[in-house]
Amino acid sequence: MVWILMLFHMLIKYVSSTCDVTAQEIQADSSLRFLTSTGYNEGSGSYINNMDCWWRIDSGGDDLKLLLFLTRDLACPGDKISIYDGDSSTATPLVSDLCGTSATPTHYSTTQRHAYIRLVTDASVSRAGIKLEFLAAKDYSGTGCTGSQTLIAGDNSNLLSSPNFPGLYTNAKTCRWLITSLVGNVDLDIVFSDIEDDLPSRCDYDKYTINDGNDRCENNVVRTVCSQYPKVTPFTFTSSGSSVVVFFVSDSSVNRRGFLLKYKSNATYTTTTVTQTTESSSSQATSSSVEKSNKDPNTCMDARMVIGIVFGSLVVVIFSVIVVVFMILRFHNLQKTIKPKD
Ligand SMILES: [Ca+2]
Ligand SMILES: [Ca+2]
Repeated sequence: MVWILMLFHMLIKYVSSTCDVTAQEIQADSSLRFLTSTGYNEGSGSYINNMDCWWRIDSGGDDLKLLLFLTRDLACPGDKISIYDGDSSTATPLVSDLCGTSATPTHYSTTQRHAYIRLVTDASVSRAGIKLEFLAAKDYSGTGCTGSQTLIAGDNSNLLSSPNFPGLYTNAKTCRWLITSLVGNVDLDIVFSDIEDDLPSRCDYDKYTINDGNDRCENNVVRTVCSQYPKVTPFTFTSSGSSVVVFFVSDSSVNRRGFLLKYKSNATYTTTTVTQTTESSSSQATSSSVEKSNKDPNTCMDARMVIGIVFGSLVVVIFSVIVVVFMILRFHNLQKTIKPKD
């Protein structure tokens, strides 16, 4: 009888085994972090059978929500994941008993500081598992969309986001932020971007630019981002002077999550060569079939252009003076020629 009870106990323990992960209570912050199911191996591994696994993510503050991106490869119908908008499985689910495979990450946002995730697998057939990326988020856009806003970069990192982050930004937004360091350069990192894109390198739906300097000019753009998550590669930039301009524009339809940037003062001045690059989609947009345009009319004159204009104007003036003098002399000579002799 004892052996039967022990066998039964072992069987129950085996069937309800929890997942073999290092941490189930997870603290989120403004960096994009991730967790995976055991054996995920960047999507090429496989999970174990009979797993009952949970994670609880805390944003770290009541004013912070969680932005989640789920990539999944789960065998249906026995293996499934649920995500709850709260700190336990009694909270409202953001998604319930989801299985199958997602080619691209699916995003979810909580309405409060916690997310509770539960992954259950059955006794047979395993696939790669799940990868869940997450960050703590709120709207750090300030007044940059109602008028140009100046932000002072300090020794510690501050955050700047698109309006309504981590929710969707709205149509027809034009936002501009000037980030200034009082003691040196500005260090700026792209943490996260999810912008409506279009054909590669065109960026004429929604976009944001990072400009090296006090103004937003065509010749000081160091980065233009118009790509959908997760196509943005990490980007870190140090301004050549004391300021950076971030400019965001959205068109009249299709909105996404926007962006989150991190900035701080770099007390040591450095010299940076400005090179213009574009981060854009590698595929055509499927969400917008209407040809749209959001031209950026802002251009700035650089020193060479100013010198060219001044020099050109000077040449025109000198040439005009020579022509006028020549005409006067000609007229004077003509008068002398036709003057009747006394
Ligand atoms: Ca299974
Ligand atoms: Ca749009």
